[in-house]
Amino acid sequence: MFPVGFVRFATAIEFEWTFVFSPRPRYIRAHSMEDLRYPVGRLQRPETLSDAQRRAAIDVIAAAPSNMRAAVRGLDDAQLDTPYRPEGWTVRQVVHHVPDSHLNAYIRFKWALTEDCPSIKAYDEAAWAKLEDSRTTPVETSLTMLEMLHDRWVRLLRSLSAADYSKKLIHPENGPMTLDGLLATYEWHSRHHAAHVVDLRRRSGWG
Ligand code: NI
Repeated sequence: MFPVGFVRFATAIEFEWTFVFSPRPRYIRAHSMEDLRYPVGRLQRPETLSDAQRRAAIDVIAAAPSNMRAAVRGLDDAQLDTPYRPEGWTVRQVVHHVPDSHLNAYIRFKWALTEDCPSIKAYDEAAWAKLEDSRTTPVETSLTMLEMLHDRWVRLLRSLSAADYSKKLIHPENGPMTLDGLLATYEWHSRHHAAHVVDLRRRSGWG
């Protein structure tokens, strides 16, 4: 066995090595990956919203198509086909994902408004993003699609009462959700994906 003094020395060296070289870089890496993936923070989904919160959330959803259009303005094909983070979707896949997601959201609202607590269908967003149309379609198609879709969706959202927003659906993974919870989800989702593109532009110096 080693004398006690050597063990103390070895432990001290190991501690110092760990302290100096390991925790801080690991923290920085973990922190920045979280920031890259969740640039506006993770989703907080409240069960209910106040009237003012609801109006603000609808305004964000109403502005989402023009915000996404501004986020990709002037990007060329090589830039659009750049992943927004390591292992992440390309900008093009992000742009096509948003109407994929919001079409599902629009239909979920309609189901909850016209049926009694319906069970909805989840979809595999990662698999949808790998399909040919998500990888190669010009982004203009989805920007226009988002404008048209949000025009209908926002008209619907602005017409609903507080009682409507308390209506529920059953999500296969999240369980029962109110329409307030769904509204908060898509308000966050609208900001989340536009920020992926805006952040990439900033980090890449694309202007
Ligand atoms: Ni998404």
